[in-house]
Amino acid sequence: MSEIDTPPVTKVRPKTERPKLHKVILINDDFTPREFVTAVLKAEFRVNADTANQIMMTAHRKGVCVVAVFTKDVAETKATRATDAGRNAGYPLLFTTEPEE
Ligand code: TYC
Repeated sequence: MSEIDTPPVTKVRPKTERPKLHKVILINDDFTPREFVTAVLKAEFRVNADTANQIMMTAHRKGVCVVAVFTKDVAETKATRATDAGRNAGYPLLFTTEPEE
């Protein structure tokens, strides 16, 4: 009996570009009260009290802490809003963003 060779099956995998995520980074300073930092983290980044405290203390001890990652637009909007909340209260609180590798 003759066997019929079938060609190798090649799967087409369309390349879809995933948007690069951007980190929101909290920067330590000597003036903003700890409770104010945690309040901003809870309000703007929707984290609970425990997580807010951990993020704040990491920035306090190490100088910086990654808060979360978002698409570029969302990261920049949240960083600006959180920084403005500090400025409006007279504090030098600073959130920055940078693209993930
Ligand atoms: N270092 C501040 C203090 O001792 C608290 C603080 C923590 C400020 C983290 C900013 O990103 C920050 N009052």
